Amino acid sequence: LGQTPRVLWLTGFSGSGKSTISNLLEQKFQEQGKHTYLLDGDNVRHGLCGDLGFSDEDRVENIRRVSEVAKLFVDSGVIVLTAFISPFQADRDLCRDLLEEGEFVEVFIDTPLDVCESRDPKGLYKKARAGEIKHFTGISSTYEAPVNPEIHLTYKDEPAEQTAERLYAMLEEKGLV
Ligand code: GGZ
Repeated sequence: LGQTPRVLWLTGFSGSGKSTISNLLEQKFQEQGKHTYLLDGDNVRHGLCGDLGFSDEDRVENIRRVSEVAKLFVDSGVIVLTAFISPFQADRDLCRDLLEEGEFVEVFIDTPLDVCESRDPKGLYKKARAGEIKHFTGISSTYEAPVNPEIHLTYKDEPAEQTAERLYAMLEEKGLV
C-alpha cells in the first residue's frame, strides 16, 4: 500500500478529545491516499464488545479485544487509529507487545480532568458526580497516565483542528507519518 502500517493508540479521559482528534487525523491521512481504520467506542462497544461494561475487568477485556483487532488490521497493511480511554498501562503495554517494534505509538491526549469535566458534552461527568454512573474514569475509576508515551499531547485552549495539526507535526518529526 506504500505506507508503514502501525497503531496510533490515543489514550485519555472521556471528553479529552480523542475521537475528534483521531477523526481529523484520519481525514489528513486519507487526503494523502493512506489506508486507515479508526477503532473507537462507536464501532466497537455496540458489536464486538457489546457484552462489556465499565468495570475494571470489562475494560481490560475491551482493550484486549481492540488490541487483537488492531493487530489484524496492521497485518493487512492499514494504519490504525484507536480512541479508547484505555485507563490501564498494563493493557496498553499488552497491545504494544502484540506488535512489532515501532508499530505501536502511544499518544497521550493530556487534557486535564477539569477541562474534560467542564466540556461534559454528554452530561456524563454530571451524572458520575451525582452517583448515577458508577466507575466513571477520573471520578470513581482510575486513570493511569502513560509512563513513557511516544507522543505527549499537552492541552492548549485552541480549536480541535489546531490540536490535530500539532499532533500531526509531532508524528512527522518522529518519522511516524
Ligand atoms: C468512562 C464511560 C463510562 C464510565 C460510559 N467511565 O465520552 P464518551 O462517553 O463518548 O467516551 C466514554 C466511553 C468510554 O469507553 P471506552 O471503551 O473508551 O472505555 S475503556 O477504554 O475504559 O474501556 C464515555 C462512555 O464510554 N462511558 N460509562 N463509567 N466512560
